[in-house]
Amino acid sequence: MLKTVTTDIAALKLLDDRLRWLSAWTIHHANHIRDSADGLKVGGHQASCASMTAIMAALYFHALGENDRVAVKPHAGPVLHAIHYLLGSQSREALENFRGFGGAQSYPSRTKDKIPVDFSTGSVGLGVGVTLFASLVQDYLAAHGWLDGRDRGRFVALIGDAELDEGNIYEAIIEGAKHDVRNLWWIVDYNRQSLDATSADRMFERFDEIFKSCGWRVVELRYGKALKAALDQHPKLKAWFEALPNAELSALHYQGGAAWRARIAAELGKGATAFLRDHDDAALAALFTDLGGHCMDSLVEAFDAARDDVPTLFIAWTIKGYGLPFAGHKDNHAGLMNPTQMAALRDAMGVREGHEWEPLESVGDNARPGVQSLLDRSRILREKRRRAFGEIDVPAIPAPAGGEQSTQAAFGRILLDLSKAGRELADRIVTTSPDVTVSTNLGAWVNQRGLFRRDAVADVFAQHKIASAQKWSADQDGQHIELGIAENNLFLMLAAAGLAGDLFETRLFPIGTLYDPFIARGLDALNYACYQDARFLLVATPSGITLGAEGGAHQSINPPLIALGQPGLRHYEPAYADELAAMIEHAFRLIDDPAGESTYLRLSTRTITQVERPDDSWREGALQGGYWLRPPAPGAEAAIVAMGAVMPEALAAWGELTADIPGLGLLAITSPDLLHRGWTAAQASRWKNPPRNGEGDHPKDGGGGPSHVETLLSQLSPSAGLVTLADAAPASLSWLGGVLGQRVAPLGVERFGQTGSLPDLYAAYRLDGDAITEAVAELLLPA
Ligand SMILES: Cc1ncc(C[n+]2csc(CCOP(=O)(O)OP(=O)(O)O)c2C)c(N)n1
Ligand SMILES: [Mg+2]
Repeated sequence: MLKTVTTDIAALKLLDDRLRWLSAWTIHHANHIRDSADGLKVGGHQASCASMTAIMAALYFHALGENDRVAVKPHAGPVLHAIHYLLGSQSREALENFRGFGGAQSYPSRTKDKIPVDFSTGSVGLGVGVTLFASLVQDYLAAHGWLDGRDRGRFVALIGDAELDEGNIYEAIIEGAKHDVRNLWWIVDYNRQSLDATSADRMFERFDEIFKSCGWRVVELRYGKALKAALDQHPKLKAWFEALPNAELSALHYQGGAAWRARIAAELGKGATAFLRDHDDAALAALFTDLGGHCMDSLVEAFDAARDDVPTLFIAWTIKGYGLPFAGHKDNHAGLMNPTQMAALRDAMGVREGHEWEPLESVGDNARPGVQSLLDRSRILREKRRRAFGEIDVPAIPAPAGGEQSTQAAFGRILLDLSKAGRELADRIVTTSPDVTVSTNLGAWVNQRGLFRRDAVADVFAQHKIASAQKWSADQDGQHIELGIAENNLFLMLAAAGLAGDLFETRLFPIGTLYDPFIARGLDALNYACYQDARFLLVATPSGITLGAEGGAHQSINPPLIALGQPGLRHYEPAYADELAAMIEHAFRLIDDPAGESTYLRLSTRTITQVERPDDSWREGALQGGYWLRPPAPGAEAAIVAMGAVMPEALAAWGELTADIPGLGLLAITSPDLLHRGWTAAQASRWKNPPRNGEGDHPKDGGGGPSHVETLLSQLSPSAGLVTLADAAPASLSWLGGVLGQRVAPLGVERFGQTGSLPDLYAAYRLDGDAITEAVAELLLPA
């Protein structure tokens, strides 16, 4: 149990007011005062902020410890900025530039905001889920001796009630229950409104049950102290109040005291006469808005009472737009106060005109010391945490031996060899997979390094001496985190583990494996991980229709296109084991480099004959996105351009055609993603005004010279024809024709796959030698 501190509630209430004012004013300033360059609405969510200023005041100025981390409800971002403004760690300039270029971000951003932001948020639900996996990572680090018990923190998610409809939250708590997660506070801003409307009634008890059945404590903060006392004296009024549907309740909050009076008089009659006589309209409005999430005493009490490590869901009843003129109105989500309303609020809150930005404006002299002492005492970080990089020596990773290999098998071998070599890098690797550990070739690694569990779990099959290739016991030292089949969880796990260097100052090397087509299942969570610059290695295997007999439901088509459009994630698609080893080594370096990024490897189960290499000259090109496997004659009129598992077809076709077409080249593509990036960056660097990168974006390469893809393709004639070949959407490579204006015949997969042998499938989908020959012939025919 942590010690609780006594806090000056009156001062906390003043800070609540300050947050409500400053968040509303920041949004107002951006929309109504700052010059507009484009005439477009800037936006912001005054109502969503006002809904949780009390919750956030109680948290940040009372409950949070220095090691606690918070995912803030995205549209309450301005409240977080106001908190740091009061603490002196956010500048007025950044607030004045809220939602402007380089200013305070609309939604809290770890990379772009200047204040410390523990988790970026924006896509609702994901910020909630990631806190659970971050807590699991904290336990992992502590178990492996990288985190002192004293450094352990709590993970807090501030949640909009409508956010609870996001399924990833339930996927997360189910997984969390299996791993016995702890140190979580999830606080629901239960204002019973979403973006479009008021939320569905009756769902709340169900949410309670769901959380409780996953081992959570549920704390409901329905009433503030005054409202509770009043309703306790009037059981009939209480029953009436509790039966009000969400929409009715919201409408009454919006309409105010007179409406409460009329409704109570009409529906409770004589029973409520005395109550109504004792309260004027203003008192009625104040009383019925005294919900738990706005009552500082209740909030402080509830937070103080939950200081053990049991995961806790707080359901704090609130009013959306509390204290603002559109409080409770169903259309208030993106609603903005107009200048007249803002002036009225300013007067009501005791803010002098011209003093709107003063941090403690409206706090009287007598109250200032109390408020100031809460600000001074707040234990939250004022500065961004150090990002731990460059700590681990990444050794050279040799290619597994063998003339016939698949990239997927080679991946398993490489990890096994790393584990056996036993260097620090191997100790920092943590692997994870959504129930496809064995089928993505992680089995040998897991046999060596074990599964991670806080409480040891024996391998029952091994105990009973039942033969199995897999050792499946788990304990504190294990390095594989096994997940249930939920790809959202995989990516949130990778996000959390990939931020270990940022959140806990210990860099981990997370490797996640899954089936390539199911990347799409967790795509937004993958994007979320990349958005906040989490670093990991994603190994998707097996890929494409090369998966043969597994059929269309398991064959992936578009992931290379996904990767082409995904910032922060580098796609590599090796054909050979030596390429894969170089890529894995490079991916580890990118994880531990401030200017690095995450890597996605698209692998295959197809065993292919490895190529003889005269030297290592292929290596640099392979890491840059492509190299000439069979160099063309200078100015050649044609080339085969192939990626990944279909390289044998490309090589065979090259062998057959080269007699008739001397100088024909074979270009091995290892990353369309990198080639495309290099191409656009090289163009931009040749312009007079290259685009500005926002901080947190990856610096673009370039520097005035031609890009790698331009250099490769310029070895051909400007009018050359390219036959591109990929076990993926042909658009992955067809764009290569645009680089120097060469003609392209794109071969690839555009229809859903089918079951079949490789010869059958390659013929049906035109990935075979005949298709390549025909395409080359057509390109070479005189126009
Ligand atoms: C995944 C995703 N879908 C949609 C949105 C757009 N959106 C932002 S806030 C919101 C409603 C949120 O309501 P609630 O969670 O109750 O928050 P409140 O503003 O009421 O506090 C929606 C639909 C989003 N940000 N993310
Ligand atoms: Mg809501």
